[in-house]
Parts: sequence; C-alpha cells; structure tokens
Amino acid sequence: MAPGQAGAWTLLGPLLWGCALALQGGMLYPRESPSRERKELDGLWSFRADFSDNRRQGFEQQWYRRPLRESGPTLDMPVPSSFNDVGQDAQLRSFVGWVWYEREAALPQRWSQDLDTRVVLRIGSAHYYAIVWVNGVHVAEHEGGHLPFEADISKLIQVRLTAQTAAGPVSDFHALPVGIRTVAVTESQFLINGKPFYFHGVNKHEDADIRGKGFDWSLLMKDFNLLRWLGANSFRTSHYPYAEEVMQLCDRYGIVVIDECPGVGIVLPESFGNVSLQHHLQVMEELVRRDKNHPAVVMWSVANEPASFLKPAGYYFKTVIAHTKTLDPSRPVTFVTSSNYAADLGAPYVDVICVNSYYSWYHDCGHLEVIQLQLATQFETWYRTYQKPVIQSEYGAETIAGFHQDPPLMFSEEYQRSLLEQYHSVLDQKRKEYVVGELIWNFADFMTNQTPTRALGNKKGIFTRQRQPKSAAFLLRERYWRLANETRYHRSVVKSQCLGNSLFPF
Ligand code: GCB
Repeated sequence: MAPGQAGAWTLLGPLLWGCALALQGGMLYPRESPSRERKELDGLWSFRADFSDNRRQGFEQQWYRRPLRESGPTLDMPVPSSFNDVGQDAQLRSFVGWVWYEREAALPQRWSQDLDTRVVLRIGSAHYYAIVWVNGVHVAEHEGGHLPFEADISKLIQVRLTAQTAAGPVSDFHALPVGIRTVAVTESQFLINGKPFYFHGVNKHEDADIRGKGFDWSLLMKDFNLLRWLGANSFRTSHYPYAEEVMQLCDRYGIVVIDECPGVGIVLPESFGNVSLQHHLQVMEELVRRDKNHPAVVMWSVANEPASFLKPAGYYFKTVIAHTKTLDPSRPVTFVTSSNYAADLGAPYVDVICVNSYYSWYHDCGHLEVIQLQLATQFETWYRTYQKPVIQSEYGAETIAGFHQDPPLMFSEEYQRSLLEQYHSVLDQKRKEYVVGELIWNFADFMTNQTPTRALGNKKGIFTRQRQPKSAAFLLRERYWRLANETRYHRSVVKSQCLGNSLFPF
C-alpha cells in the first residue's frame, strides 16, 4: 500500500467467495443509500492453494501476516468464481483443502478519517470454511458456504490511517503500470527491443455462451490459462477493441497484441466517403488515447478485410494510417487484407503486410493438396511486391467438435488438423525469410448471424465455445511450445515485456 493511501489487505482461506464493503452492517444485503456507500472487491485476487502434505503450511508459516506474494508464488484468481474451473491445472481442478485469497483495497479516505463511520467487511459467500484477516488481524471466521457473514473493521481501518496521514495532506493519485520497450520493423523482421519477434498466436472474439460479449472475469482467466496452455505469445483483437481489463492482463502476462479498431465492413464505395473517413480518424484517436500506455500493444490495425482494391481505398488508407502514425509515432500500423496483392491500393501505406487466406476452405473445397503451392505463392508475391514483413493474420477451417472422418472431410476434426499442417509446412519455410507471424482463426467457436456456411455460429475455433479443445488445439500446442523454445529471443522479449506473471515460465 502506498504511503498516505487509505486501505487494507484482506486474506482468507475459503473456496469460492465474493464480498463487499458497506458502511453499515446488519446482515441484510447492503444496498447503497444516501447514508451507505459500497465498495465492491470483485475482480482479480492473489491466490494460492496449500498443496503441502498436511495442507496446513499456510497456518504454520502464518501467511496471513504479510502480503501473500512474500511467502511464495501466487496465481491471479477471479472473485467471484470457482478456482477449480478457471484453470488448466489438473491438480487444482480436483483440489480440496485450504486455499488463500488476498487482495489490497484502497478505501475512500473519509471512511478512515471520519470516526463516526462504520466500515463493515461483508463476505457474500465463501465455501466452505472461511477465516478472514485484515491487515494481518483476524476479523472473522465462518462455517458453511452460500450465506453471508460480516466483520466490523472500522477500528482497524481508522487507526491505521490516522497513523499514515499524520505526515500531511494526502494528494489524489493513482498508479499506472507501465512497461518500457521498443518496437520496430525492418524489410523482413518485426523487432521488439531490437530482437526479432515471431507472432505465434490467435485471433479472438469477446464471446461465450449466455454471456455473449459481456465481460466476465472467470471467462477471461480461463482464456488466459488456455493461451498459456497453448504456448501462444500474441493475439489480434479482431475486429474491435477489447475490454480494458483484457489489455491490462496482456501487459501483466507478456501477451503481445495487435490492437484493431472496429473498421470491419468497409466494402462499399460509399464506405470510403468523407463522412466515414472522418469517423474512422476519430475512432483511431479514441483507440490510441485509450490503449497507448499498454506495452502489450505493438501494432495498430485500422481495419479488417476492407475492399482495398476499390479506387478510393488508396487515399482512404493513406489518410487513416498517416493520422494514426501522427497520434502514435512509436508503433507500426497496418490493416488486415484479403485482397489480391496486385490490386490492393492500401498496402503501400502499411508497415507490415497482414494477409488472411482460407485455402482449401472457401476455395478448392476439400483439396488440401493445393494449400502449399497457393500459400507459398501468396507469400512470395506479397513480399516481392512490397519487401515488408508478412503475417498470416487468419487461416482455418470450420470444425464441428466430435465430427471425425479419415481420410479427412470438411467439418471434421481431422480436416482442420490436416489443413493446419499444410499451412505450417509453408510457414516453417517462410518464417526463415520474412514471415513474422501466424494467427489462427479462431481461438474459440463463436456466435454469428445465420447463413448457410455457419452451423450454430462460426466453428473455426480450436476450442469450442465452451473452451474445450478440438484435436487441432493439441497440434497447435505442440507447435507453439516448440516455436517458443526454438526462438530463444522470445524469452527475453516476454520477460521484458511482462510486468507481472509471464505466461512463459523461463
Ligand atoms: C474472415 C473474417 C472473419 C470471419 C472469417 C470466417 O476473413 O475476417 O471475421 O469470421 O473470415 O470464418 O469466415
């Protein structure tokens, strides 16, 4: 806790819980009122399961006396959630025993200065047995999940702050986590901190069953745990800016981001008109303003698959890209194209060629044997024309989990695997030259509008919409971890990029 900041750190050893601070107690749900303020403590907490033989190491070593990180490694755990379900760790999945949750909270100054204010810590539910410490002091103990319990912590908070503020008035401040790194592009490389970086990652969507696009900490942690499982080092925020909490986690875990604005559907001649252009410039201003301080962001993407072969596209993208560079001269700028290399009028203005292709899916259906020649030609023609690094920004195949067919047929898990293998063999040749990344379409199945090509949504995920792996996920996992280990520079990039727990345990 920074000096002068009113606050408390709270620890307890239950499973699953949520809590709130309320000015007045009583076991009733603490609704806000003119005489009552609430502070939610939902979000990411530090977490550790006590895997020791007797599962009592935490008590023996008194982990509650100091911040949890000082007694050993911690995980980020969303509250409320069930720790068994958000991870990829089999041991944790079936763990029963003491677990420790901790969180620091900055409290409104008045709560600690006004001695008539009552400050109550309320735990909405903690399964099964809970012990709560605030600033190392035992304040509550409760048996049984599902039902709330409370502790009056006014004295603890007020004594502590009186001592801290004795030195003088407290000014208003908040800490901004920052990371310092450089990004640059040469004719054939993407450099982070001067070292070549290869994107082995995914395209995502903010999407899940029931939740739709709604924000959900548990889902987010599950996705980040899956990215770690996969060995992915990057993703593109296709096709719109993601929640700020997502960007914060990318900084924290060293996941590199291509940050895309909602420039999708720029396909009609009128999409390139002045009204649309002015709005696009405005959106880029808002995006850069919001995300410029995230070290995870290494490149801006101003659009996805525009009709960049139409005549006005040249001026349009020249203007949008130049404007973005004025807003942020420190990062490369691109847009993601599916146009032919010879017809694309926006490509002269990008720093990196990002190209989507669906060989053997939307063309030459079922003919996996065409992929290698078509993909090699795609890379060679783009590079010959522009001498800029190239990223395969989308590729993939619709796959319905549980459909099996060998020899492979479209929509089967075997077809998705084989298609990926064909792409990978070309990527492995070209990444030695000028290809600097590959991003699978898509991380997970997602909902779409209804069309004859979508069976209950887009099924190109390597995970289902419920985040279970299809066969291709294992193929990609093997590949990405091999790439991570092979590309030695990766380690230092991730380390320097990362502000907290890197996904990569180097
Ligand atoms: C694309 C688009 C993406 C689609 C994907 C597909 O090229 O960029 O939004 O979802 O293809 O699966 O058709």
